[in-house]
Amino acid sequence: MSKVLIIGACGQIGTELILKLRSLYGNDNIIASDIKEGNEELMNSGPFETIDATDREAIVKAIEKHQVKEVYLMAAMLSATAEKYPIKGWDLNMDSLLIVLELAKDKYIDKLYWASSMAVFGPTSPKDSTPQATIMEPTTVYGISKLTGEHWCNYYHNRYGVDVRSIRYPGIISWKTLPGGGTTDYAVEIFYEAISSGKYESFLSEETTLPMMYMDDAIKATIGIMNAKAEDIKVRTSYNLSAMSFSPKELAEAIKNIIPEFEISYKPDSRQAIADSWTRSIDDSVARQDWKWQNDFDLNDMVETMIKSLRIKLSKTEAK
Ligand code: VAH
Repeated sequence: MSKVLIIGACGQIGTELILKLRSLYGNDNIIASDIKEGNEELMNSGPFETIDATDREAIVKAIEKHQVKEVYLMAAMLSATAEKYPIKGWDLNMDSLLIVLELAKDKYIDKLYWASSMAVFGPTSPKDSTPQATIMEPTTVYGISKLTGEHWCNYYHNRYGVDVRSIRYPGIISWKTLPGGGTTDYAVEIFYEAISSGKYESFLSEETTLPMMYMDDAIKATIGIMNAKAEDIKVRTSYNLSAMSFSPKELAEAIKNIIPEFEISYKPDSRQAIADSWTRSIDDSVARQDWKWQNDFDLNDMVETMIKSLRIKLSKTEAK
């Protein structure tokens, strides 16, 4: 088993990716790293290194110390935060990627995963069933950085033979770790409020339909693309991925099927413009064809699992 380093392990996806990889391949083979420590479960389950994703020397030191052969780069500044700090967002998202691409080129590691996003699509992209290859003119710093990164991945693969693989994540919904600074975060916050207060004020308007996915499917896809045969990975920019699309209104209706008294209101903020620039649904048939991707959770499966799991989590928090 090659040892794996996750950079950005304490984020929303990174936290659950670490735990899943450790359960599959053994705790000591999966090294977590982030600029700050993570939750108790992550920190107590295996090795951790404090690493700034833009610190090349720290990354090289961890690779050599643990004899790492695969890296997952999950660290990024997400859409809403990157609009507040454009240059910091660009620097983090780009510098971190170019460091690990160079390390792969120089054979420090054999295989690399890099998280892209549906944010690479913009207002001129087809809004429904957005194809794998289409017009891509993102209007957010996050989307610009992710689109640029995809082309760097493709360049390093074609020029240097780097085995880098990537997925364009939709909005990800999970209960273990809160998301940070995203435009799709409403779809996580709403569950906490539905359970704790019974009402939620959405920062996106009721008809804002966006591509979404339950965390377990995102983790399944991430590990699935990394375990696929190199010859099956025909797209070396990044793969479209999807499971469902819904609006805040549709999500609220699904929550009301379990919590009938739940009430939603709408007060769009600056994140509405970001969401309006994105697409409503994504065609991920190329991923389904190339490396046999398929999702397990639809909207009702996700809502049922989120409410059931969060009720347990929040009751334990209250008990403390
Ligand atoms: C965000 N959750 O909202 C992230 C994601 C496609 C959205 O990349 O910025």
